[in-house]
Amino acid sequence: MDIRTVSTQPFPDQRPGTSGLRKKVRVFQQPHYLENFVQAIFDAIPDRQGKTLVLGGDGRYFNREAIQTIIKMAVANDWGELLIGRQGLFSTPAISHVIRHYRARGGIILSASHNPAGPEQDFGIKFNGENGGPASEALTEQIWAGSKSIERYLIAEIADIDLEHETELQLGSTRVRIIDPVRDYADLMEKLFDFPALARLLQGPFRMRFDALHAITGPYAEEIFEKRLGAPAGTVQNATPLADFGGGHPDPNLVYAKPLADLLFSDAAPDFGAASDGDGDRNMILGRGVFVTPSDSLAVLTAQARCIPAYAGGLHGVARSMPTSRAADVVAEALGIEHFETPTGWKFFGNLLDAGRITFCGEESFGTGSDHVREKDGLWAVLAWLSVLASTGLSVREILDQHWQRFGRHYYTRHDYEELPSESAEQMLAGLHAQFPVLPGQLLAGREVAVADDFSYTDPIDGSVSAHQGLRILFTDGARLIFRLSGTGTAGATLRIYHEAYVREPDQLHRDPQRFLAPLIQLGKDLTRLEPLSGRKAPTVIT
Ligand code: G16
Repeated sequence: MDIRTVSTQPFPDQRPGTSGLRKKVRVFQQPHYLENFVQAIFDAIPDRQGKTLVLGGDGRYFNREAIQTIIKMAVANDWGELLIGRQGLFSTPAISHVIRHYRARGGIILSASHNPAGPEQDFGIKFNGENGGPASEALTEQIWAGSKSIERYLIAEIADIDLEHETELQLGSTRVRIIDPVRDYADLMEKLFDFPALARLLQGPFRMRFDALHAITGPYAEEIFEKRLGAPAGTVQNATPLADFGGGHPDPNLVYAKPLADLLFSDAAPDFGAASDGDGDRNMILGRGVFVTPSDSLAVLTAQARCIPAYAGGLHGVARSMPTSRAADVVAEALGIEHFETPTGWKFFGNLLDAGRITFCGEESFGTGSDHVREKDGLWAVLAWLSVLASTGLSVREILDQHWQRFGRHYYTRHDYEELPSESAEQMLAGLHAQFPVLPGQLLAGREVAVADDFSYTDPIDGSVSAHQGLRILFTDGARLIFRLSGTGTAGATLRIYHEAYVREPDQLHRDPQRFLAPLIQLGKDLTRLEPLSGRKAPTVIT
């Protein structure tokens, strides 16, 4: 077999964001663009020779072409074995599990997560390490550095391989195995959860609807809910993964999963509704007439962990990303377990999970997970909620009400201003930051400012420091106002403003969050001079 060394030049825009490199498909289709980044990944793994690499993606447009290129490059770069999901598919949590299960050196995930797919839309690539989790900050920096000085890449001169069937073949010194992308993951879920109890729930009068949004979780959800747990056919909707996700935006929130949300708020509502995203790591939880914020979801699951066999013995600790509400902290304190606040990005949970300091973790961006893998896991969260419902016999609304009565409620909303010109977004944050020295002690929107800072995180395990992770205004009554730019967008800048207020009074627990938080929402706009600087009157997305 011929191995070709191709001369190339660096692209200046290959710095990975919050979760790998995400760009428009057209950018990835430029000659050498994908190859450069893949070679930069391989060069950053000098011990790869003879080791196993897992490969798969969420099936979006360009997935198949990219996989064929990566196979040829992996063969040329001395990988010992490639484990590839049939048809080039794997959900993100499934690939995390497969890396761990087969003791692989790592995996390449092809996905732009919840971003839309298609020739004019988004594609992405990221590397996960041998713990199954996203590359650390240090490795990410190394990959980026490599991409800036790259001069050549290696590729084997071989034909495309057939990914349609489970099979094994030898390409030079690399063994290639095409495996079922669902089975190992579904087996793991069966070990963690009490499937007989869940089957009794789903085969009884209880009704649920899971919306796979024509993305990767369809086959996983059908296997788990309909085949293994015996839920009625049709429980999983939009189950066939499509290269353009059916033209939709596979982000499980009230805006992009609107048909599901409308159903749950209608007279015909089932007891439980859930959705996942493009690559299967996010989740949205709904009850009849009620939406569970991701921050509350983490707190509820932490409080109710005894309902799930794998966690009935207790949790080591819990972590949340900084912009996620502090609801889980309150539960952790009541349970007497550790809690941690990390920057946005699942990679920051990795060390805490590996060190056994935390069992559960979650983010406001619809991510919830545990130490069973090193990615957030949409279907895991759905099974965890079903376990709570099966074990307590309560409805989602009753679970939430009881939770707030016991722990208080963290009202929470995130407002996104998408596709802002990068300069005006930077200007807003710089202008805000300049006010920080004089804010403490001031009364703003009826609340006293305790702290105004730029969040910096020191990893408790390896001591590494990640600075500039978001601007925070913390109030003496526990309210918070947080500002940061998204690290996952592909066009312009997305400003995210996170609003949170904490109440314990029983008569305050059932207000409309947008109204309850209105003074903080206005304050966030005023402090950033959002309207004068951007011309925007309202956010593009509210979650
Ligand atoms: C990724 C990361 C998450 C992060 C989210 C939003 O999720 O894995 O940790 O919370 O992006 O990040 P940002 O606010 O920077 O856009 P996913 O599901 O897109 O891979």
